[in-house]
Amino acid sequence: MSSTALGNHILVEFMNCDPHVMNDVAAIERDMVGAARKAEATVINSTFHHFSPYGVSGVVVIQESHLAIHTWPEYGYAAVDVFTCGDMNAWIAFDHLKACFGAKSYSAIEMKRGSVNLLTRNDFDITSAREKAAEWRNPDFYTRNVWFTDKDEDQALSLRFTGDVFFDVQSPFQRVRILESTKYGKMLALDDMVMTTIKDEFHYHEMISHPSLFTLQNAKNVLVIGGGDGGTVREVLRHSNIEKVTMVEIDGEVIKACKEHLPEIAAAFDDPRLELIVDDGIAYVKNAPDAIYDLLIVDGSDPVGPAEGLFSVDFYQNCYRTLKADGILVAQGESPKFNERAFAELNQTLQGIFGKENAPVGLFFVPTYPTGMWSFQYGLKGAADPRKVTNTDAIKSFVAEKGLRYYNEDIHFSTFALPNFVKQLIQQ
Ligand code: SPD
Repeated sequence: MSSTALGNHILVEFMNCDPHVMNDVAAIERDMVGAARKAEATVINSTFHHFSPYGVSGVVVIQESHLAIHTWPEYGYAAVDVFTCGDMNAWIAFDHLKACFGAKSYSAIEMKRGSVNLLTRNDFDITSAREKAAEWRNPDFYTRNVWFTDKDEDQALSLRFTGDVFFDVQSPFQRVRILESTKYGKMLALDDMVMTTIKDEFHYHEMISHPSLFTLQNAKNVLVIGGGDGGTVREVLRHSNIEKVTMVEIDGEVIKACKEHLPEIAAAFDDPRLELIVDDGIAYVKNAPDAIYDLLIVDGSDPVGPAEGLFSVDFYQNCYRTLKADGILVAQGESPKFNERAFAELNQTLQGIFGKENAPVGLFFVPTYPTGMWSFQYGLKGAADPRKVTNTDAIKSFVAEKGLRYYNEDIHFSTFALPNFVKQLIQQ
């Protein structure tokens, strides 16, 4: 650095970059920290956010000043600036980022900052400031602040994660990732949606299975559509009366990712009562015989991409047909506070097929889904009705014996108590 300036600042335009990289908060954080390290900077802290609807912003604070970035994936564009002082060479960071982003074109300007000829030294007591600074120790490890965001156009839920990515595969259906959130442990994300995390998965998986299994009491044959992480079949198979579970998951990469990285959730794939089929669940139900299942669980993703058909009238008519006379359908029902429309339309579909009184909704709480308020929606083909169970002693002892952490005999009923705005949404 020239001794005539306090710092050196390069302002860079990276153009025609890989748009997927420009929208990948973990990759950008890794590359920006990597650029700082390559230029032999000391990294203090990194803060990166993924923004709605797309784009990433972030800063790496270094002992020698900072690196900052803002991306526009839809233009394959990144605005980067690298501010350095001391001997650090900002152009080393520039070269690294150009290669990582696949930038086909770029421009850059370099500015000296704090030209000493223009500055007048004041009487700021530099000696005591130096002493104070010597007392301050930078942390031995730099702190990372990287955020995963599950969102629509108006609302989002963000989870801070370590920045480490354990699995990242673009399957024919979706992007399958296992990341590590700081609060909830490892998590499965499909495209940019949180599916499940180690520390709150039990809310979802206990509630999708036990209320209906305690209603049926002697269910033997269960079909699960989706549920590739394995949490739903793990809970269903806790019931000793179950003789057979068929699980049909469209995406083999989800099963692979969860077996490798979420073994606590993918814990029952070796149970001999389970038949695991990697195929299209919608086609499977269409071709299934009439009246063979006691319980049909739809553990699907949100109604975009491969899960869209899991919200169609046609699909639920086939589900109805394959249920035994007293059979129960339970479907992942979305949120009355996040995607009201999908929530209400699914209930109208179920009311239309099973009857107005036979499509109850159960609410439960999931801290890692946007708004936290989520639902399972039921279709009751016959008289078996979870709102009318009487075997609460059996629930109590099962909960104690299996060590369940969300479901219990009180939650069994309270899940069906709906706030007025939810009743209005589904006209019940
Ligand atoms: N937005 C999340 C919707 C829930 C999708 N299913 C989660 C899978 C857990 N087995």
